[in-house]
Amino acid sequence: MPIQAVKKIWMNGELVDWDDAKIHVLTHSLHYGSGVFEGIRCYKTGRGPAVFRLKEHMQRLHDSGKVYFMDIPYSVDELCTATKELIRANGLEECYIRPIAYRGYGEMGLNPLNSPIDVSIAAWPWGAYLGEEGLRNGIRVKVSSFQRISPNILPPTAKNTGQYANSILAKLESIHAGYDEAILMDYRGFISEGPGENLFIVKDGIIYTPPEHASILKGITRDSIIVIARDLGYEVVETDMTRGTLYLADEAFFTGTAVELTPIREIDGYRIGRPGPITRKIQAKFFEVIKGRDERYKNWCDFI
Ligand code: PPE
Repeated sequence: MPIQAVKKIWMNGELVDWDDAKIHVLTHSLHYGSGVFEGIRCYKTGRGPAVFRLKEHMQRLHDSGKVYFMDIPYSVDELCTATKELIRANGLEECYIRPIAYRGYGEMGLNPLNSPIDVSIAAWPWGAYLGEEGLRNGIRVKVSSFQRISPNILPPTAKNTGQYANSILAKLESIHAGYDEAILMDYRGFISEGPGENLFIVKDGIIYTPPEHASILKGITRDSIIVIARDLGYEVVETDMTRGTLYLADEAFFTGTAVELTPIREIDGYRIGRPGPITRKIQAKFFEVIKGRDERYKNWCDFI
């Protein structure tokens, strides 16, 4: 989806003009995928813009850095403050936020430890990740022939830039096969997640989602949806699932910061159908929550 340019980008502590936010071609991370990043959304609420679960995202950025021995030179609080400053400077009401900490220019070679750690945060207006139509009526997905990275290959729990080569291959395969998105299986053959989304299904009124050991990224939206669904009175079970379980699901949906809650209407030609009642109810509540309209979840909204 095209990036809509705004005025400023935060780079290493300063707000620089959008067109000047440049890096050297010998940046370590460009060659070796040695960066860690986040995706966060800010929504328009009755009390002005609010960033959804900002602190948790910045904490995960730090945690991802830790996996790669990157000591990010800005604290979680400093990154939160910088994000809000950036949103204000750009006059944004609703936006997607992309913080990244990366090994910069300095040395070449696989030992990253002598390259500097640069940090930047960008924000721009970003609509529905898989289209408005998909958000409303559901998307078509394909179980990928590419396996999701496993814990002893690249820790799926870290949001490292290089790890997304796996997601890109799965995404490309699904596009070339005429689908909107992919679902990857883990190294054991159980269902894991999408290239940039967590997965949920509904069967006989119960909600199921793959557990942490199924090589997923522990999504912050996934966590929010589990809490919201349980508060709505649904049973949510984290369990291993097979491909057959997916094909026989009553309802299915993806969750993630970018994708928000997007229903799935078909998997590998098996019809799931229009978004079902449980999907619609949780999606509606989720949109209320992120837009700051439910007092119960106000602590998830970081007002600018
Ligand atoms: N799994 C993966 C692999 C993933 O990348 C994401 C986020 C999720 C699950 C959901 O996590 P959370 O956002 O915390 O609920 N993917 C980000 C990047 C997407 C992109 O295309 O870039 C996102 O949604 O911002």
